[in-house]
Amino acid sequence: MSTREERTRLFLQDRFGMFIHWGLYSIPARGEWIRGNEKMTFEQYKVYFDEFDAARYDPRAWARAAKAAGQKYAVLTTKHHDGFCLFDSQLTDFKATNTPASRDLIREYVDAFREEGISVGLYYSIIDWNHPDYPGYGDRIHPDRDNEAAKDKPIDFDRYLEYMHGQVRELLTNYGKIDIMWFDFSYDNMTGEKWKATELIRMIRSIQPDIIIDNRLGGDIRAAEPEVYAGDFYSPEQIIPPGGIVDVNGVSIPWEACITLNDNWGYHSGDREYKSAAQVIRTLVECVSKNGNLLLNVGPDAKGEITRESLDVLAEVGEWLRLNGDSIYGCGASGLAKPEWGRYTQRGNKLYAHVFDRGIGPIYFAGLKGKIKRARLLKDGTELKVELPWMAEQYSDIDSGAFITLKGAKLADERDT
Ligand code: JFZ
Repeated sequence: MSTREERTRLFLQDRFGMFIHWGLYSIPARGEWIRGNEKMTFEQYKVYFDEFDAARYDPRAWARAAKAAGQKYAVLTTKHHDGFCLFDSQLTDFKATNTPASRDLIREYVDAFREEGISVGLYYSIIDWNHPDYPGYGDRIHPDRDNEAAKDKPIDFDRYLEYMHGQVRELLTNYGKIDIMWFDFSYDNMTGEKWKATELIRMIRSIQPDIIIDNRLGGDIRAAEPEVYAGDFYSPEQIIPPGGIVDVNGVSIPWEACITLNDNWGYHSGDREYKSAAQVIRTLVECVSKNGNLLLNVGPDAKGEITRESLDVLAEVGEWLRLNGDSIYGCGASGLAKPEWGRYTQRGNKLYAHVFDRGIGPIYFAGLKGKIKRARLLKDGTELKVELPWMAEQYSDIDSGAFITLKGAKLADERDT
C-alpha cells in the first residue's frame, strides 16, 4: 500500500484546483443549502428535478477555463447534501439520468477534464437529506420527517450506510482512475466509525489504491498515528490556517484551503461580491508559502455555465500564473520568516519573493547576506541588482541581510513577483 507521502506528492505540486458546486439548487439560485435551510419537502424540491436540463452544460468549457486559470485539478459535486446525484447511480432514482438532462453528467466531466490533463476529484456528501434512513443534520431534520406521518417512522441507518458505501463504490468503479475523493462532512457524533469509515476506506483503496481522500470522514489527521479514515489532507474551509497545518510533532502535513470566489458555493443570483484576481493570487501565494493548496470554487448556473465574473477572475489569475507559475507549482514554505513586504515561496535553492507591498527603495531580505547568487524578475527574466546598502554597517539589524533593487524593473502593479 502506498504511503500518504507518495499519494499526495503530485497533489502538493499542483497547488491550485477548481472546486465546482452544481446541482438542482443552481435553479432556485439561493445557494446549495436551500433544501435544508428552507426546509423544503420533497415535492417542493422536485420542481427543480423535473426541470433540470443542463442545457448549456459543457464540461470541456469548464476544463478549458480551469486549464487557462492554471488549475491542475478539479473537484465536482457528484452528490451534495440534497441527495441529488449527477451520476447514473443504480441505487437511486434521484439522479440526472431521470431529469430532462437525461444523461450521466459525471461521465462527461471526468472525460473532459482528463482530456485537458487535469486531475479529477469527486465531491460526495455523506450527509443526505433525501435518504429516508438518514437522520438529518443538526436541527435541520430530513424534510420528509417534517410531516407527521414520517416523524415516527424508525430509521435504519445501516441501510443508509449500505447506500452510501454502494454509491462510493459506483463512483470509484465506473469512471476509471479518480485522483481525489472529497467527502463532506462529519459533525457532532456523526463521525468516523458512525460512517463505517474504516470499512469504507478499505473498500476505496482496494479499488483506487492511489486516490487521495480529505479529512472530513472524521478522525485526527494530525495525530501521531491517525485513524485509517483520517484522510490524506486537511481541509480548512474559507480560512487559511495562520501557521499552515502541522501534526502533533510540528511537521507540516498536506492541506488544502477551499474558498468561494463570491459568497456562496452553489450558484446564487444575488452574488455580487467577487474576490479580485489580485486577492486570489495573494491567497494562492499565502497557501503555498505555508505548504498548502488552494481549491477555488465556482458555482455554475442552472444551465451549467460558469458565471462571466468567475471566468474573468480565473482568466486573470491564469495569466499571472502563466508568467509566475514557477513560484507556485512544486513550491512550498521557505523556512524563512515572513518578510514585511510580502511572502516567500521556495523550490530547491530558488527562493521566490512575492512583493505585495513595495514601499520605497530596495527590498530587504533578512538573513540572506552573501547568500543570494543572483536575482531575477520572474515574469520576464529581468536582472535585478543585489546590493550591500551603503550605510549597512550603521544598522546592526541589517548586518545579516541583503537588498535587492527593483528600481527600473517595471513592476506593473502590486501583484508582481
Ligand atoms: C460544507 C457544505 O455544507 C457546503 O455546502 C459546501 O459544500 C462546503 C464546501 O462544505 O460546509 C462545511 C463543512 C464543514 C464545516 C463547515 C462548513 N466545518 O467543519 O466547519
